[in-house]
Amino acid sequence: MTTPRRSGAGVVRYYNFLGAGPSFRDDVLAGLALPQKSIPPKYFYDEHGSKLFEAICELPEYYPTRTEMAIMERHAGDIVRLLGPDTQLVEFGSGASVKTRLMIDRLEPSLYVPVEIAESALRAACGDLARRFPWLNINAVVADFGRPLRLPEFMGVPIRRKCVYFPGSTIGNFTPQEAAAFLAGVREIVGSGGMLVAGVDLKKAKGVLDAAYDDAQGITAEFNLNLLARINRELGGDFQLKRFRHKAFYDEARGRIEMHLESLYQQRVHVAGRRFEFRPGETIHTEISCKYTVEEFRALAATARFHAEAVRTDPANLFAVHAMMAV
Ligand code: AVI
Repeated sequence: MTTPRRSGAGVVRYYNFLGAGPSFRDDVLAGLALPQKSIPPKYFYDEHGSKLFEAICELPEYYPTRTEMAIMERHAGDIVRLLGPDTQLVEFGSGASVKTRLMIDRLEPSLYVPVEIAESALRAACGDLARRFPWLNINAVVADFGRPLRLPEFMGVPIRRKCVYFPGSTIGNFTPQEAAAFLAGVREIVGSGGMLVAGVDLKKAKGVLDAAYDDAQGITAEFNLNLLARINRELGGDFQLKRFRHKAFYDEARGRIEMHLESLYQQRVHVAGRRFEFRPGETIHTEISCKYTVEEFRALAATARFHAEAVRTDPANLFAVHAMMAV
């Protein structure tokens, strides 16, 4: 698609929709007080955690990133044809990832709306995209997309259709109930006739999944344990990282990876002046990563009134990119 837009100058605007919600401190203190201690996975991504996640994406065992990329390299053109011109492209959990660039390059959206909780990462990504695509209009939104979110109607550019792009199988980090509520929110954003393009990791052999989340180099372990280092640094915690271990496994019955931090000893830890006891073997649950067959994801999306337009997978059937329309 070649349009005059390519030669025009784009505008970058920033919006902050981070409402007053629970803070890192609130979530950690509440999570450590639960019978099954738990901390939401969104807190993995401090500066070091984000770098470790980038390293995970390069690991031989962690197939999702390169597999989704290969699917998009091959099929972004036909997905984009379903969207048509004058599309407003909303991306949740955006990074300056190559997948995003591919979508923008093929689609030439009239407006790109990245939504991201980490403002510094968002600004860096938008700066990079504005350099690569000087014609691109960007309305960047700082917000936590794990909470209900309403986006304003952005004016000043032609918009025939809205599309939410949610790559990376990040939807798997929600429970199916949370994912259904999230998709209902997406349906509100795109409206009838709007589209969802989602990257979703497929169910597969337990051995492949166990290795993907417990790699031989120990990078995923470092990523998980970095949460404790972040608590020590930001919340005055005294976790001794050597006294915990990374534990990740695929629960076949529930179709999901579970990640935990397991206490190796009976121990006492302090965070923000509060005391928490750990038994040997007791865990902090830090993440789930749900896997869906194509049919399961279609059924989930149907609860939010999305119906399947197209699905593209890789030859080994590891990963799926779904294109769906809101009815
Ligand atoms: C961001 N998210 C989709 C990753 C996943 O695969 O669930 C996070 C991750 N955790 C451990 N490795 C990767």
